[in-house]
Amino acid sequence: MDSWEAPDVPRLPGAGRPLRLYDSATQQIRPTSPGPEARIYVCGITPYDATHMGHAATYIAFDLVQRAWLDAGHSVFYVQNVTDIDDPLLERAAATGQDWRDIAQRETQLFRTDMVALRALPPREYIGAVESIPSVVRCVQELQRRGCVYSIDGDLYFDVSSDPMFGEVSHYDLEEMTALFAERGGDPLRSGKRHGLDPLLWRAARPEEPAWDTELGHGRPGWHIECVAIALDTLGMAFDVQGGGSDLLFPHHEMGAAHAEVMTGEWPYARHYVHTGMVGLGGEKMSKSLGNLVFVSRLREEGIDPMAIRLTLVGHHYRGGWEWTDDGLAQAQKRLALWRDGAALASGPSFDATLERMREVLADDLDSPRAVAAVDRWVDDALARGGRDEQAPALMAAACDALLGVRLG
Ligand code: 5CA
Ligand code: ZN
Repeated sequence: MDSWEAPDVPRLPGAGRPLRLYDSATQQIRPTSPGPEARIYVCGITPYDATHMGHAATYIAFDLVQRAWLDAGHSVFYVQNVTDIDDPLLERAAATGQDWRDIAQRETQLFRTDMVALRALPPREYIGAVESIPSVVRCVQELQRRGCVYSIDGDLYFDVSSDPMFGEVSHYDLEEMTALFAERGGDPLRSGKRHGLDPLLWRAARPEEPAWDTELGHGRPGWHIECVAIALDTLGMAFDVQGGGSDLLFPHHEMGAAHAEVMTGEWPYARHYVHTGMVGLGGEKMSKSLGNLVFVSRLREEGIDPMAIRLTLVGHHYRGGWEWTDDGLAQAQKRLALWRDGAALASGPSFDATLERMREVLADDLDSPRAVAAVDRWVDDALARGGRDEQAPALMAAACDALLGVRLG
């Protein structure tokens, strides 16, 4: 699939620090240790509706990860999928009388324009589930060779007991896993399963459902194997970060690790599993199924500056869940105006220490609220007292652009 247009990222003097991130698997903040090229896979959208603030917050968090790596001198190999065939798309198609392919194409294109507006770095590989079917088939065949696949009426299941490390990513107990599995697309109660948690690798064709003819039969891919096939084709094992919202911790990322590790006989699938907190609205998780949504595209249509949206997002720590409010957006709009005033000054106090502070706090598990606070302090000082450093306002603008993705010019 086509990715989207890349924003430019100014180079800053000096270099950023090694990035440390909270890893769900080891349940601690650990240094990332990428090679010259950092490798990151971020789970993409299921394109049956427009991008809401929860999605945006998640993608912007992983954008900050990449900006920290770039600033520390790495190049980045970024991969993202699009789940362009799955139950929610078919349900939306049935409910609205549209073709599921048209919905997927339209919403994916809207997502691209939202990401461009928010200055999110584009993935180098942007890959749809449909186009990765041949690769999914090869993965399932490899799992079959290793004896960990069984069939119920043509539906192919992965035997979780074939993975001795199962549970390593989420650390949930059986009861929690079963509840989450049922809530998030799984079928723990289906009769004939060896283990209730065994996930679907391949779904045999049902009447009226799209299906593809493959060596696995007539059907369509399961969800977790889709991401594994795409990640292993592009990044290979032991890539640096597997990213997504906390609702993907289980089953999606647990199953992904299990599939990949059993399939390759190697460990680990990812070196860090990084999860963002859920953004809510009116006391509930913002979700397409609940319908309590604020869309990026809607705000853009209303004339809201995308940089104010981005500043609202980076004003919250990526791991703490938070509520989207009009007031939060209004505060970010005020802050953006002040930052622009600061950037437009002919001179100001030196920005060097503030830049180092931004790098320090961002390297510390991506503490963007503290980076924002550091910029606030410089701006307050510059506007109240001025300064003689003629480079400082431009350096401040470049730092906000490169590290936070907030362009002031
Ligand atoms: N296509 C799959 C991943 S392979 C999927 O989960 N798609 S999604 O459209 O439902 O979600 C896209 C991303 O947004 C996921 O990382 C998900 O965890 C994240 N997300 C969804 N709702 C929220 C929310 N309210 N707050 C923060 N992140 C969210
Ligand atoms: Zn995924």
